[in-house]
Amino acid sequence: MSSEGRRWFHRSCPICEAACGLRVHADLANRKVLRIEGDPEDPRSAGFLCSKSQAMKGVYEDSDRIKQPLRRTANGWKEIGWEEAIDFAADGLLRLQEEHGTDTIGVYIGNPTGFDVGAMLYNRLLVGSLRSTRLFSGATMDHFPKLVVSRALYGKSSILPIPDIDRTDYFLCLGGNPIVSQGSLMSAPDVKSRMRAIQERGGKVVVVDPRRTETARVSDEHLFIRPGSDASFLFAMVNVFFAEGLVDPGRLGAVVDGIDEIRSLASAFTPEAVAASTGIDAGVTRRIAREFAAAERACCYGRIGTCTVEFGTLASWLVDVVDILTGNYDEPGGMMFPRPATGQAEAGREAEPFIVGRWRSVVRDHPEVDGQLPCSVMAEEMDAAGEKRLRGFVTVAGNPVLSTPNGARLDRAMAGLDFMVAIDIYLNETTRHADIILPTIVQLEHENFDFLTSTTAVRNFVRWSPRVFEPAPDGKEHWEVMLELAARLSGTSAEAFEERAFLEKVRHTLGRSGLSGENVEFDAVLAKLGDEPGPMRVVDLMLRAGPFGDGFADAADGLSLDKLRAVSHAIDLGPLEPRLLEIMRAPGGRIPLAHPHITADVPRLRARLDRPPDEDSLLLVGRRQARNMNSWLHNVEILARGKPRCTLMVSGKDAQRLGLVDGAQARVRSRVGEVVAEVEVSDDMMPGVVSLPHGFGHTAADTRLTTAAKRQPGVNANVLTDEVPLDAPSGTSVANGIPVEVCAA
Ligand SMILES: Nc1nc2c(c(=O)[nH]1)N[C@H]1C(S)=C(S)[C@@H](COP(=O)(O)OP(=O)(O)OC[C@H]3O[C@@H](n4cnc5c(=O)[nH]c(N)nc54)[C@H](O)[C@@H]3O)O[C@H]1N2
Ligand SMILES: Nc1nc2c(c(=O)[nH]1)N[C@H]1C(S)=C(S)[C@@H](COP(=O)(O)OP(=O)(O)OC[C@H]3O[C@@H](n4cnc5c(=O)[nH]c(N)nc54)[C@H](O)[C@@H]3O)O[C@H]1N2
Ligand code: SF4
Ligand SMILES: [Mo]
Repeated sequence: MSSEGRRWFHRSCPICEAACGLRVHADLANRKVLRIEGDPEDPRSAGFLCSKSQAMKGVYEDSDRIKQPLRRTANGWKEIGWEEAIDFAADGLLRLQEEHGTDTIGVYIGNPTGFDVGAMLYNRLLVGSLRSTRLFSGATMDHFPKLVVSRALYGKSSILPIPDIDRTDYFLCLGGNPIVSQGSLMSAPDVKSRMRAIQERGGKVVVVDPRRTETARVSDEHLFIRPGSDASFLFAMVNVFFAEGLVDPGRLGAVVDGIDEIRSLASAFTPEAVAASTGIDAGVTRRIAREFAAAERACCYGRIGTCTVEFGTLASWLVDVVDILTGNYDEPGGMMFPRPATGQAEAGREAEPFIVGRWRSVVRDHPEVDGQLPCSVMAEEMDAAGEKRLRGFVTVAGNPVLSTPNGARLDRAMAGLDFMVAIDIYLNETTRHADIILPTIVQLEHENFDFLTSTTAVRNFVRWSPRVFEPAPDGKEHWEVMLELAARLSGTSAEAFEERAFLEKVRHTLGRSGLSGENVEFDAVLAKLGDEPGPMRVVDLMLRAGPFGDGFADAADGLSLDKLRAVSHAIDLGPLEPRLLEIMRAPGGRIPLAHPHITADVPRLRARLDRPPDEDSLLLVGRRQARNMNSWLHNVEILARGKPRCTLMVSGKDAQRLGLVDGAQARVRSRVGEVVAEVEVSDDMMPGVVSLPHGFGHTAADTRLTTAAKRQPGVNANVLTDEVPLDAPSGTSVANGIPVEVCAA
């Protein structure tokens, strides 16, 4: 074999938000990945990578991966051609819609779509063509409260604050474990070094978590907190700010309304009043509040543990309130707003007032929020909505049977659907219910652009990644599958549909004031963008018309796709800069900090203070692990190796009380389900709290996940997740703080 067939490619890792720069050594002739390593020249990650970096190779080479559309038949799965597959999928969906209305189809969008620019840009077309109001996604099991808070306060859900971790002196991290998750709503390769740097410059890292996590271990101070009580803890900090004259919103003070209302809402939440709820001593809460307010630059940051909890919106909001009241919002070293080169985060039209409930779920009458219904209602909408039930369903890169509440019920409900389409690359716990599975080619086979991660980056950057291998002759990218299905559902051709969508996008993008596409000619722009369909010309459009763009003047300094393609690394676009006032869309240009949609939930939280937790009760939380990515990398041999890791972590105190022994099996029961898992006794757990990771439960017989089933079957933590309690203002599921009973099995 000649060495000419071997080449190095520079690519960003598409697995998690860090988007590290990697070097991929490939044998093109034999379509083999020889090596994947960190790229020392990458300005963002400087050679850093984690073990999941090997996933691109593992998934590409996985013989279980689906490469041809699969249709269910009486004799099992049958590979079919694309034309037949798209026809079959569209016909099945349209037939149900003709008979039972458009809302009889539901759609669930999963996490990996966020790491594929084609999926990000074409999602809209598919969802639009389905014309259903029953839209679900993993977001209502994730960061949805943050989206709701941003929609209410700043007029747009995507205006998300990101910690300026490289310049802060005080990092208060609640319910996140960035050393393992590698940061979320914080795209920051090698978080560990960044945290160490805070300490080296004399700053402090404080972690608030019911488990002494890997992040807590390298912090300066760790506080155990009872699951679900962060809103009370944060309110107590706010209470101290007011009581001790520490409120100083600085520049933002001029546009923030509602500070007095917050003072009065916080008055009941003294550190003493919340201590029984949170498990945190009042003196400690008071000290943390003082330290935070005194720090030159501080950021209060919350992730999964402050979102997927009963008071997720209040906690997520109070994270912002703490930052805003202490002048740490939209300022260096505090929480800031990235500026992606593709222009997703620029000034725009003032928002309509925030209302919810433009439509509602059938069974529970839950309002739509920001266009979505809670994923917690999916199963009941399938199995309990009578004539209005969901009869058809589409999943796009999602595995809700393992990722969303009451997985066992959803599993049964999906089995009862009349028709289901899955756009996915594995035959897994969810897609086994499909009538047709439409696979997409994987990252090494297509170009990519860091579209979503540039909206959460701790420094502005832009990056294009090349294709490494030619795709299989009839392999399709995510966007192609979405486009073809969307076109077929709309009774038009993919070409015509693409053209219409593209022209609309050009029209929408040009002429935005203050950006480089403001004064350019429509036809000249079209000529420059060329006629190659797909997401990359849209990226070119957005880049060239965007804040760092060349304005379609080829000789200009600004960015274009051609220029990015010529550099093999990420391009650093500098530190985050204050810009909230420029980009926010809130009506009247004022921030309604005490927005009624959010504060309406305060009485419910207050009532909770009078009901301190029972000594013997147990609450279940989740945890991420270094070699998992939600449910879908357990089939990659080198990531699945090692001891079974789906263990129930229990504190020594609880283990003794309950007669549980390390390594033995325990039965865990919640209102909705029961699992048996191996016990791991650990004094990293707060007494009264047990922890089980999600994404496992690879035990169904009719899947094709050979390695996962053999190496890391585990149990489905979401069998225990109750679909009924929700974070009221957002409809986010309660995946953390689930009441459970545990006994030896
Ligand atoms: N209990 C509990 N539950 C949780 C969480 C928790 O903390 N605790 N976390 C929640 C969070 S934050 C999230 S984001 C969700 C994730 O929830 P989901 O997005 O539903 O689940 P994933 O496990 O990410 O599933 C990814 C799916 O995409 C497929 N896939 C992977 N790559 C590709 C590709 O290139 N193309 C296509 N077409 N398909 C692909 C995989 O085969 C898999 O079926 O889980 C949530 N569930
Ligand atoms: N290796 C790996 N990395 C990942 C993923 C993965 O599956 N594996 N998933 C990715 C995805 S989709 C996401 S969204 C991110 C999530 O990123 P993170 O939120 O950083 O990750 P988690 O491990 O879920 O951290 C949640 C923490 O909240 C704590 N917790 C639970 N309940 C509470 C509570 O009530 N209060 C407080 N203060 N803490 C609580 C848990 O003990 C846990 O340590 O990670 C991403 N990165
Ligand atoms: S931290 Fe995330 S982006 Fe970086 S190598 Fe690991 S999985 Fe890939
Ligand atoms: Mo997530």
